[in-house]
Amino acid sequence: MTSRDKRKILIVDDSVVIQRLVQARMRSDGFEVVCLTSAQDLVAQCQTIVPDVIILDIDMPDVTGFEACKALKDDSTTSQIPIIFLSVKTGTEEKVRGLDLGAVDYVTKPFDPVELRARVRSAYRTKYLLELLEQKARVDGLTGLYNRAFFNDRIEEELDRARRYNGTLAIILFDVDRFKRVNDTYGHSFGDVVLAEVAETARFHARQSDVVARYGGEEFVIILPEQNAENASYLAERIRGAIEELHLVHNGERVPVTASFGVSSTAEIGYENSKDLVDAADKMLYSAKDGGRNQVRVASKMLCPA
Ligand code: GH3
Ligand code: MG
Ligand code: MG
Repeated sequence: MTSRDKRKILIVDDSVVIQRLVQARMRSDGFEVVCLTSAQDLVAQCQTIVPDVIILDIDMPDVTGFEACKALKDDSTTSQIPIIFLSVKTGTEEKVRGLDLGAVDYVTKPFDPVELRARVRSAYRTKYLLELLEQKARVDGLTGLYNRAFFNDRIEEELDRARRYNGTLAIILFDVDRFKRVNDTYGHSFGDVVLAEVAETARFHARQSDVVARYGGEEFVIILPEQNAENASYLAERIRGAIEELHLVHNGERVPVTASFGVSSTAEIGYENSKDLVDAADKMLYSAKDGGRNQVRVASKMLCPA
């Protein structure tokens, strides 16, 4: 979680003149500014620097801004950092490409310093509010589902309850198939739309008492209190079919999307700890991937000896 007094901007631009110019303007706004002249190993650099906002040039000798943006968005440790492209390229095509790669904004050089400052503040504010919302409401900002932290708490509570009353509890773990390809082909912002639609599909088919959460990236988890693996597999199958039938369209072309599912329940795995339950579902999910994707696999006693 970013605290308000540690706001940090990273400028990646091979021109030292531009770096100085941006630096001077941003410092007066209370930002700490770090500069890099190349986008080489930018993901690793960002893991160390931990910037709140990145201002990224496009034309650079080693690695282009587009390539760097894509790498940042593909890594879960850096994917949430807002990126603003700052470029001499003024064409619509470049702007669209930049935004489709997941950047929040695009500013052309020569830039108006007042405007750039306003755009950086806006990107920072959005990031800050999303983080606050995620922490406070335990809601995932993109999909509106519960987030991972909420899932972690609820699975323990539900497991406790099942243990006490000698009841059952099942979970479904599912992961969008070949999702990297969707991002690569249609752009990151379309990928976001796909994730939101997939999330909505799961929420629509689940019961009110089920807990549907984003487990991370393109992976989701559902807790089904008082359900066995068989019931859970029916729900998983319904969601799988509904995702397959989603009508997602990009530039008039239908984009097929599928997901793979793993199911486990306390009847097979026991009540010992939630990790065993998640691991068992994860194993089944990977077996569904190995088996050709777009399918549901259920943990059985034979596969998971006590
Ligand atoms: P598999 O069928 O084996 O699951 O392949 P995959 O391509 O779905 O799996 P991989 O783990 O290689 O890629 C997952 C991709 O999901 C990489 C990452 O950029 C993307 N991703 C994660 N979170 C988000 C997000 O919030 N938005 C978008 N658009 N993409 C995301
Ligand atoms: Mg996937
Ligand atoms: Mg995945």
